Amino acid sequence: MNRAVMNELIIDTDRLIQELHELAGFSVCPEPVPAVTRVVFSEVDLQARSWLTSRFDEAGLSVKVDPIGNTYARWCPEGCAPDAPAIGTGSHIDAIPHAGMYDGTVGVLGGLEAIRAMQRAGHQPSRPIDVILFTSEEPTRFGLGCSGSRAMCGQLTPDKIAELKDETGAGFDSIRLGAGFSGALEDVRLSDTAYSAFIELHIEQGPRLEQEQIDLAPVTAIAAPATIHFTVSGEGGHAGGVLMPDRKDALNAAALMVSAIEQAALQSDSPDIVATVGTLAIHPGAVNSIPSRVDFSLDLRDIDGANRDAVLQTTLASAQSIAEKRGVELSHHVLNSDPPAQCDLYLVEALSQAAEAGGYSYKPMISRAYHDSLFMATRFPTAMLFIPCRDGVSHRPDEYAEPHHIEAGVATLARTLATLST
Ligand code: HGY
Ligand code: MN
Ligand code: MN
Repeated sequence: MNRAVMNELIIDTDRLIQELHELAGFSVCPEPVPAVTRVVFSEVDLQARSWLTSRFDEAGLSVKVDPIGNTYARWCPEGCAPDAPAIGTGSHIDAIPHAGMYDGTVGVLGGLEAIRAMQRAGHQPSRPIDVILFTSEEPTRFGLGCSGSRAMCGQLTPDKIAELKDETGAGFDSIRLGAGFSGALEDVRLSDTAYSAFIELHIEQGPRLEQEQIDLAPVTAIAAPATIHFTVSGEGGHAGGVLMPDRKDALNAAALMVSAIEQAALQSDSPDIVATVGTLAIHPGAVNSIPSRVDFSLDLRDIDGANRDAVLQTTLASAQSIAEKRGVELSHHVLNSDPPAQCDLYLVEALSQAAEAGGYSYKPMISRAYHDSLFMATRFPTAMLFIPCRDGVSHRPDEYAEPHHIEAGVATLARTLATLST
């Protein structure tokens, strides 16, 4: 490790914060709400990608975009072996409706600033260093989270990509082509030797680091998400003409099922199980019409995949029993049920040493949110580095990360990337 380079790794925090605010401006939320909404392949997403590509160009990185919008910004200066397995970093810039401005973006712009800091310090990487912008990390538009990294890692095949549709019924493939991304879906999958290591910098999206006043957390494992769609079908009818005993009200049945889901999670022995019903749609949705159909989604996670699956079975049994008692039909579809990821211990140690060298406090932690690293870890040695976020808040407009925490994360990332690419 070149001591002189390490001592010269200075982060331009003011510029990075300025860029985070500029990136936040690409949003469909009306000003002056500080919220960000940037759904994949939307106009503001494409504008944000174009703005980011200009930042990559300014840094002298070569930019490659794959057929579904995963974007690779590569630094491989004189003396770097262009065909060697690269060191990757990066995250996502798509944002769920009314979200904050740090989820994902800290990893993309932080990765760029880490490279710029290494350039300023005179680092000579022996192998390429990539900042990756993963397409469609959030499930907002197509229902499936991390579709970009799943496809890169071979966990979402071209035929499965083609099955993904948005709420208008438009298919993923036609939308990505319409957004200007071309090429065969088969070309999205990365080769086995694409990366020798991948590290994602991200806000914790939880309260632990702030509560314990710790600067950084090398992540040791990433929770396993499962997404299940439920449809409850009753009879519906006139709000005045159908007496209570004669009803087969889909919404009342669904409400009991949603409550049963919460009970199944609360009664589980696992402290890490989390169950969320985040969407629920009523048909026909008229004030004077008994709901005939209800569609709702369940986001179920645990670090222990077996426990998550046990809670899912309990949930399905309870929901079916409620359906029978209420005389309604229940169907469900498991959209995804992913195993948890264990991070690479060598990279966790490298991040810990870099934090130590930078004089930052740190403690290893598990990730309760999922990330593109969950899928990168299925193919390449992978780890994450968390920084605190205020009150642990995320996926809300008041999401916030302190500049000095962002600086600590980027400095530690830069030091680690420099070490790995020496
Ligand atoms: O839902 C998640 O864990 C991530 O923020 N998409
Ligand atoms: Mn998110
Ligand atoms: Mn994220």
